[in-house]
Amino acid sequence: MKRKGKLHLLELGLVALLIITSCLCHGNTAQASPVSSNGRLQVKGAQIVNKEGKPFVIKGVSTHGLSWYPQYVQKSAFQSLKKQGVNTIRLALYTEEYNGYCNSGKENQKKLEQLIDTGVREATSLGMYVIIDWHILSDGNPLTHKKEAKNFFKKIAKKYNSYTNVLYEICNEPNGDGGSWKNIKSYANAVIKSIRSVNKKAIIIVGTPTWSQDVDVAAGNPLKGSNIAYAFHFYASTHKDDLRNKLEGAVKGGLPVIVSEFGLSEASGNGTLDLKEANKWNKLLNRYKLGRVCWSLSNKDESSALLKPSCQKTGGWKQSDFSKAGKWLFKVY
Ligand code: IDC
Repeated sequence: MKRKGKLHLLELGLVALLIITSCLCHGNTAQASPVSSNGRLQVKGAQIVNKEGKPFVIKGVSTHGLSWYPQYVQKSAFQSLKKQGVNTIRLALYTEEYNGYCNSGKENQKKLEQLIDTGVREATSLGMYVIIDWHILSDGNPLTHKKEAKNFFKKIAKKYNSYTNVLYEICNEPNGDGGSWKNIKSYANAVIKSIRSVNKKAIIIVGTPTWSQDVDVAAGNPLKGSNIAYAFHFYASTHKDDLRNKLEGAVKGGLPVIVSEFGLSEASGNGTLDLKEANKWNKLLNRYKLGRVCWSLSNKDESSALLKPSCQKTGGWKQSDFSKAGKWLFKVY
């Protein structure tokens, strides 16, 4: 009797082991995703970390303007990007340019909000992170649309309060005299207050002066509060060593930075690509485990676009569908 009992226990143990291994394997293949493995991202010192406090590197792709290229905001596009190593989608909601959120009327606002909702839901179903980007550009002073921004962010922060994968970028690229750090701070304090009144934890990315290049200025006088990161943007064909030094100085000084937009082209979004400079940038970003998001997911006939102008597909892309920029990006991701 005794021997039989022992055998029984051994058998039970084996079955349990089999079940556990099968669950684990399944988890690692069919179900593991960036979000299921890393959970809610947080800011810890100068680093973006996962739920366990380990560094997490955002590898993102930004849409072009949502009003220009809505066709890429859907599952098959995001799924194809995920297969290329992309873990984050940035949804670029222009405030003023071409059917922008702030100057195109209520109907269009609704349409844009629906598009954002589709983007957030599809990214979530794939276990990807998603950045909702309030894309100021020609309106260089973020205070210009402060009221709209406060309402917008309060509304969506409430809507996505239970989502652990949504990040808020509150002013893409302040620029010009109105885009001073003083104005950005005043804007950011108001918008952050709106977001935090409904959502305590999501990471909020704040743009910096001179098209989100002056992270040194932000580092000298940062905002108060937790889970706040600062935007740094570069275009490899225009921006070189002096900007790399600026970024490195700020990060070394302890500023949490996310490269929430970059391109390999000139700052115009077009012109020659500089892959040599892009490789230098990539090395620097890797050295400090900095998050980065590439501009842009479109087939526009401009060199920063990640798809060839001839590519009409909105997902399921092959290597031959990617532009020179796209090929470089997905190789390094
Ligand atoms: C550019 C697009 C271009 C579009 C233009 C609108 O590539 O097709 O016509 O915006 O003004 C940025 C901005 C981003 C720019 C991009 C390239 O955040 O909106 O996109 N860029 O110029 N900052 C630096 C470069």
